[in-house]
Amino acid sequence: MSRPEIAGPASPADPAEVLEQTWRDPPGLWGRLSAVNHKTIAARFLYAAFAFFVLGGILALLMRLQLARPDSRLIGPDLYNQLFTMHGTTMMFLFAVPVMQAIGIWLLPLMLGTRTVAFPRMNAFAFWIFLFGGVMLFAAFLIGMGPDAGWFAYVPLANADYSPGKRIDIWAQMITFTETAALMEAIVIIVTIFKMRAPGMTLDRMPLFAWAMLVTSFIVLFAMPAVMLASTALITDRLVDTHFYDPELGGDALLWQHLFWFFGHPEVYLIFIPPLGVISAIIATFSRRPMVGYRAMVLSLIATGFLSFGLWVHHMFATSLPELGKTFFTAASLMIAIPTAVQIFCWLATLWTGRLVLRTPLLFVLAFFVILLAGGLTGLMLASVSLDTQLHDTYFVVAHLHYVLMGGAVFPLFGAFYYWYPKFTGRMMSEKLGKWQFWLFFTGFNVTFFPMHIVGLEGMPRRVYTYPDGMGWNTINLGATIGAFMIATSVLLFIVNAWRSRRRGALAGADPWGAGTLEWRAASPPPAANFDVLPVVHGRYPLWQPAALPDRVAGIDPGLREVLLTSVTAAEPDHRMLMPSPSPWPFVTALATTVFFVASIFTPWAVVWATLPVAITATLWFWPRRSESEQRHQREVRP
Ligand code: HEM
Ligand SMILES: [Cu+2]
Repeated sequence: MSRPEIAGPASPADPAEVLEQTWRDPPGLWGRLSAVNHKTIAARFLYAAFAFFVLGGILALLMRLQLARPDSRLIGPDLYNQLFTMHGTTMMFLFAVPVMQAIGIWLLPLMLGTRTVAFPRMNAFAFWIFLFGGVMLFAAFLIGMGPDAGWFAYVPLANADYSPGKRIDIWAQMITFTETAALMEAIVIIVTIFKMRAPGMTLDRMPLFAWAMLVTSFIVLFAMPAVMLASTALITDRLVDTHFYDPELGGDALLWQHLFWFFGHPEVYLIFIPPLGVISAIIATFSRRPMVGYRAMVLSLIATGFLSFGLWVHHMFATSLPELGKTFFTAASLMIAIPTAVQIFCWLATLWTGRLVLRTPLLFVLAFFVILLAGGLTGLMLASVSLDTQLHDTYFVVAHLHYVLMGGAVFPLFGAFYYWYPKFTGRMMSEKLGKWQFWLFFTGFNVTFFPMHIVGLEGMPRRVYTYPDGMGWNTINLGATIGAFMIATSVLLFIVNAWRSRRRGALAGADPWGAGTLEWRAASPPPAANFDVLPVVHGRYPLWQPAALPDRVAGIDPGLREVLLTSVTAAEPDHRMLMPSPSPWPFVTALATTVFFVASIFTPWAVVWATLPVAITATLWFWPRRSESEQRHQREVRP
């Protein structure tokens, strides 16, 4: 007996339906593990990074509970060390960079007018690597093997003499591991931006967010290898007795700091540059006008990227480096203020000449100005060697770094969530809850971190698990703890809002804010293929322009995973390319790679035998499949 055929598309000729069939991820568990659609992968990335943000936040709350009173015995030194190490590591490696990349992976194809990212399977692979690496770090923490030498893991503190056991080995190897994911995502983003923009989207018409992601990805490409190299040298020092960081045998302990901060300073800009793009998008939309000074913005983004590599020594002013060298790095640190100022002037000019619509996303952007300004000013203070020598390792620095990191990343990020949520889900978030969340966050943030400047100036050291009574630090610390719980409440409110609005929010439609960039042309939420017809671009804000001809790409087969590649600068059509189909092998290969990295922590010989499963799974990944070669053939015989 023959069963009726699985119901096909409503009308076989309906191209939207055909496209959906072609581009969607296969159903079922295996199908999910095989997913390569950029929105699916990016959504997982976003959820995972946000989960790590919440975990990192919980660690911070625990620290703040311990620090709420003097001489507290609540947590104790050993766990405290693990807490601040895991907090810094989580926020910097598992939240800040991945969350920005995830937003890029989700948005860029929509913004650039294409159907997917470059290398969709590598994109999936990178996500699994990131997830497994992060989970391993937390697993170690939960079984009492949490790393405890700080997120900066300075040697000799982190060497085998002072940190025996496996804690630092786990840290070092998982850093190398998760950062390979960041490197792969950088490559995916760069190639997507360079080769997959809609015809007509010359570099000069590319949205500023794409520029920001491009600059960020190049920073990742140059900065991450430094920390991967550093952590690999650290683990070989610890496990097989190399002597990279051992001065007694010709190594150099300061080498660690140079390698680490050559990554660590640009890292701050990795976190801070994508939000510059987010802010430009939000400001243009809510001022109802194109950004003022587009080219100046692009140039200052690039300049910031370059300069960020010239500043690492300002994290080492308290070491025994030559004074003349420190002077140069002071000058470079002051110079970075110039491109930032250019950007701020362009934003202010746009706001000034536009018609403002004060919605939640814009509130977060305005708060960013205030907070980043304060963080920048204390940064200028710390860039002076003499002041830094005084303030080094006090709570002043903790205040400064949270002003920069939270002002520079978390505030604009919330703005981004509110702004693109309707595109993501098809519904609006509640404005009322949004404004509550904003004010709670803004107040809580300043209550927590502003007084830390003062307690730092009064000499309270950072990275200590407690402090004595009678120093005059009690009130400020109690206040900071209360502030931290206000921040937590606000984040909770955000989660509630996002959760409820998925079902109950007002329907958004394609372009609820009246924005001008391409992602708002796609339906909300976008279908698997993003656009029913691929757009052709004639200006910087295509949706704000009178329709021009031609407005669509012709000749792409909806039945195949085909994309149009365009030339790097002029975005002229180059050729059509077939993209890879869903495959479970990136997932399986990621599992094998995890075995390789985790096993190597416990037995260095894993570096030899554990390559075998990686080699086998990767070979199966790249093994040609009949269905794919048939597709290729089908395309070639077509006129
Ligand atoms: C929920 C809000 C947050 C609170 C209450 C908080 C609190 C803290 C505390 C208490 C410390 C330890 C200070 C010490 O003992 O020296 C710390 C360190 C740190 N935090 Fe946060 N934090 C928060 C959010 C963030 C975010 C969003 C980031 C980055 C994106 C971040 C990055 C760091 C870093 C890099 C350190 C340095 C860790 C170290 O010295 O090893 N924090 N934070
Ligand atoms: Cu720095």
